[in-house]
Amino acid sequence: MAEKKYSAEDITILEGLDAVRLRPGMYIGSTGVKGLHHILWEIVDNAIDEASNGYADRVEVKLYKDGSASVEDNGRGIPTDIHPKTGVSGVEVVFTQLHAGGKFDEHNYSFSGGLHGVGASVTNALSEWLKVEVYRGTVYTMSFHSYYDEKKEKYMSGVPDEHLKDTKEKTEKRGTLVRFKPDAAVFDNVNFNFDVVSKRLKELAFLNKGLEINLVDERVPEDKKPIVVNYKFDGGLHDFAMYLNEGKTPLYLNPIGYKTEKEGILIEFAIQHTGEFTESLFSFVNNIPTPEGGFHETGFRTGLTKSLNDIGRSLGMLKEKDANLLGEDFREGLTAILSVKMKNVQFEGQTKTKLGNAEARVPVETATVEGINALFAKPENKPVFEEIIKKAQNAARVRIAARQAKEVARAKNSIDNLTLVGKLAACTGKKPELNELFIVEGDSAGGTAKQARVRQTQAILPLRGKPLNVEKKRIEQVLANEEIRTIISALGAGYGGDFCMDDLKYHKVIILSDADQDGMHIRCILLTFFFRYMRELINNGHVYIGMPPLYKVYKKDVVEYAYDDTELQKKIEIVGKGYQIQRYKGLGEMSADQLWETTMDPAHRNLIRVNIEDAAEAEQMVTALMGDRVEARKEFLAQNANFNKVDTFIDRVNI
Ligand code: TTJ
Repeated sequence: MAEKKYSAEDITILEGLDAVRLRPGMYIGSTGVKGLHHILWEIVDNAIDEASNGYADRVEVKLYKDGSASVEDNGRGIPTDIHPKTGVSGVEVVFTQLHAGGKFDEHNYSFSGGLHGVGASVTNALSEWLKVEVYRGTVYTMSFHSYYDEKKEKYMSGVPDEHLKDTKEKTEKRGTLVRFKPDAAVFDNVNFNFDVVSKRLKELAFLNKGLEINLVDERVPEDKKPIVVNYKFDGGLHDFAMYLNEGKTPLYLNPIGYKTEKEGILIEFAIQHTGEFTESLFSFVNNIPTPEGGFHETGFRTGLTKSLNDIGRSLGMLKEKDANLLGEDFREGLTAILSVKMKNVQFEGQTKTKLGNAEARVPVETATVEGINALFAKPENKPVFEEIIKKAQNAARVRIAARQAKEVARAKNSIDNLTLVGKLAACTGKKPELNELFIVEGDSAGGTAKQARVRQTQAILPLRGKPLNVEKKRIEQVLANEEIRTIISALGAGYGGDFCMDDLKYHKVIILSDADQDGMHIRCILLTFFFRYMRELINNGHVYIGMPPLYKVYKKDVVEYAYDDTELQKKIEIVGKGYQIQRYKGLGEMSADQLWETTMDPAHRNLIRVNIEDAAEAEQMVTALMGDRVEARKEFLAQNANFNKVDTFIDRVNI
């Protein structure tokens, strides 16, 4: 087809079927294999419609050697009487007027109109010939054909050979038979594909419970019998789900399903979960597959998620404190068929297979919730729902774990890129085994420590405020904390499962906090963090607690420091008469010289090496102290006034 612009104006100028032949793509999408089958579906749809309205229970499709195809139903037959507005028979209208499909029967549900709603006349327009027989006591016949008119120099499309004729031949049959031969002048290929046809007919049989659909392929060698397949599913969508789940392991023996009408929309679904992990939702609108989804699918998914969460709670499987499971959790391993029938459908999307009618969403959601609840109300289905919830909970666990792993990977990246300028005062030396990282409580003490340090081997990382309590948080929250990220970054060895001792930049990690309750808390939090996310660091003896003195005892040029009350007495004796005592309330009270001398100078300082030998026991201790039990923690802190006695809160500490 030449790429010519086609306007609304052109449509009005071109009359009836000639327009179809001139621009087949406009009506059937293409003149390829899809288009060829499309004109068959237009006819099949009419017969299926008659059946789904309850007037026919059998449809037969035949493929003939001459390239033609026929469709027959045992319904009421296309109206044979004269149509008042046009003055010709109903049959003639159906096959010669565009969009005539379903117009006769306003009272019934009539959702026909085929894939693009173009109707049987399009099939006629694109056929070399088309013949109709209507069985209504007697046999009515009518035929059409297309030909090139030499005089007019154009194709004449679907022209009636004569008006509908009552042959007066008596018949017991009821129904309609339409046979047509796709025009080779229109289609690239005029061979109907058996697999395509049989697959679609089978699908239609599933979608229309109890309807018998036969396919006869006569295109076989002379000596062979025609191929005959017969589809009839009394279970409808239930059988469809079973069929789709063949070869999979179902979670419960029988699919469950529901059918209702909401706001003029017929809604039907069936579901069955399997051991698979992917979701297979097959949705249909007026028997037409909608692989691109649309509003009906949205409503269905929402309804499913809502109702299944409610059921999970009413079964007590989801606790009050638990978050709702996500739709994707409930859909893991789900095979579902959703079939919706409604008027005035609007197809959208790349392949025009997405339902664009927004008004379908709420009724489908309501029907889904109602249906799932009705199914749950049946006692025999309780185990089914227990299985569904269980599977979804499992999916949620996997989902959360996977997301965490991703977050961790992402966070690690961002940590690697984190600029620590101004925070970490790194050391100049490049030998990790000699290097020390002081994590210092507070900016002011941090500043003092920066002045006091030996630049080559000592790095200072001041901690502003309290790093968060890692015990109570999930990894994402822990990593969102800047203090924690800074520590991870400074140490350079990763964390959690990725922690790598070989990358450790400092072999001594020294926590320096005040000898008061806040300081103890910070120390607790940091130790818990290391315990949780860098356990090897503790196990290998790299974590230390720096011990600032509590007292300074001095006289003229004699100075002694005491780290606890017992020591204070000794130091008083050493300094002798006329001594003075200064009690340090915090690190910030010391000068850089004093901090160096008492706490940072390797020759004089007191360090406690934190060594957790029994990890399990220690974890319990940490959990009790740092976990949810706020009361227990407060009590503990209140009772342990000597904050320098670390071994009272961490099991087995070697000094
Ligand atoms: C319409 O309302 C009055 C009773 O008949 C209704 C009707 O159109 N029925 C009907 C149409 N049954 N079968 C068809 C039909 C079947 C085939 C194979 C092809 C076409 C175009 C229509």
